[in-house]
Amino acid sequence: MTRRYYVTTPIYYVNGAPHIGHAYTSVAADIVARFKRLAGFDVFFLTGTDEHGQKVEQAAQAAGLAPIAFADRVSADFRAMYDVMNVSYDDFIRTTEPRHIAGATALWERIAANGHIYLGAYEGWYALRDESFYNEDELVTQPDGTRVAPTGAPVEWVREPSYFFRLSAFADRLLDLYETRPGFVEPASRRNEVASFVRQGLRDLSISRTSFRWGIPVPGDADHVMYVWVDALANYLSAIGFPDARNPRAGFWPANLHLVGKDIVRFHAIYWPALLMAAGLDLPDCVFSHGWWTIEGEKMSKSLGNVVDPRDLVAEFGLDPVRFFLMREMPFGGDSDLSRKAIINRMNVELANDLGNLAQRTLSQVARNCGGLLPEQGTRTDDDIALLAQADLLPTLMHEQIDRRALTDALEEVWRVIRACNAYIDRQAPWALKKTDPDRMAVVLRVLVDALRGIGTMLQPYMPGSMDALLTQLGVAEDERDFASLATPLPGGRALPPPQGIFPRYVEAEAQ
Ligand code: MET
Repeated sequence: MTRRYYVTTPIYYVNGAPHIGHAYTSVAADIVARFKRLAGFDVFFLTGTDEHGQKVEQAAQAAGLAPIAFADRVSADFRAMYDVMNVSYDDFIRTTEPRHIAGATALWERIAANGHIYLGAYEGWYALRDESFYNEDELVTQPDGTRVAPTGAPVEWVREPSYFFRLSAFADRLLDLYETRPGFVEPASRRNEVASFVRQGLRDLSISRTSFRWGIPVPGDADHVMYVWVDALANYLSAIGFPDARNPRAGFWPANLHLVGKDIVRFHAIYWPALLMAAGLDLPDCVFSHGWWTIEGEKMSKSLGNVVDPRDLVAEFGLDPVRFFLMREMPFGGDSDLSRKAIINRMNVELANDLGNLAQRTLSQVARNCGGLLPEQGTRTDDDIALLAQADLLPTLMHEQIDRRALTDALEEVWRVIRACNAYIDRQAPWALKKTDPDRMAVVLRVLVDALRGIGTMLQPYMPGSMDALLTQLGVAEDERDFASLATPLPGGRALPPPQGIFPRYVEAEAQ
């Protein structure tokens, strides 16, 4: 039976345009999805847009549009960004779609039927910007005496009838979850934050609003719409057809991985498992939260005017260098800085020099000195065998790293092999063997082609377009590119297309 793998990104609010933070999470999820597909899993990769709530209603009004027309426009822009970033999602869910409304409604009904929802009145400090209520002791007093949310958002005292979810009843089960399944929230630093928040005690969660209309009606009480986080989290179920257990995708639950930014860990690591427990549903394997980018050393913000549209980076540097940079520069889970200098440096050193040159040197010698035909494997020396053994380990080593969500370390595994290949080619000097021992030269070049095939195959999830070009130049057919195919050697004698550089050096315009 094929193993299933279900990975999600958050569904993004449509009240802002797509920026590099969205692209980062989604490219990371894309790499996991592509990796698992190449490893033979049946993958479901879900993303989408979160379209309800007062903020969207207000943004639409400011744009002079009906909320749905506004949501259509921004949601389409997210998909356009994904096309540019080559994000291979299997489904894109919008919370305004009937299938989602049906799924969220069914989830609510199930939780209510289990006795975990009651009608009360809500009074509290509400931050519209965060769509979130805050406890008195969480507020921060500013120099001018006004109190704001810990995020800096203005708060107002709100009182309205509201349905409540008995979150407080789940504190012990949540603590037990973090304890017995430590992999549920990662990295560990986030797990500790979440656990200590829960240990301080949980209050019941207000999960409906009567103050605006742009939301999913509460079943049985149309005066209320669902609180946006209950609506939004339900997307992970509605996309697989919940509550229809016969939906072909139903078997993807529980999800393997919810990738999220660290700002929304609390919702995914506290509310979500509690809601699922309340509904009697299985819990996902892992909520993994990653860090944030600063831009040239500054926090990214609208007011600083330094919000980066990933499409501008792609226009300047090319898609795969940008995908590579995002995964290589930020230790996955940590924070990092995005700067032009760092992008150019990685492009020129790691892509153009380390990998691009290695491929170019190897393939141009095959073209020139082997008649453009893939050499036979021939008789291998210890040095050859050692290098290939290192390349052969890549699928296993990388799979372990991907399963630990160590997307940066997985790349480092490949670069170790690339550096070993560069040392090997210098040591073996096939260009010198051309005169002294052409048979040996052919074996050396074939060793390098085989190692490059391993490298190119394993890097496909990170840089799909460039690795397609590399594998084509190495004579690897389209149906020989999954990880299992690496076990079957390419037949010698294949005609290789003329080599072409894959990663050009980036030269600053001023410096030309
Ligand atoms: N809309 C939220 C955000 O963009 C994520 C919801 S994920 C269920 O932060």
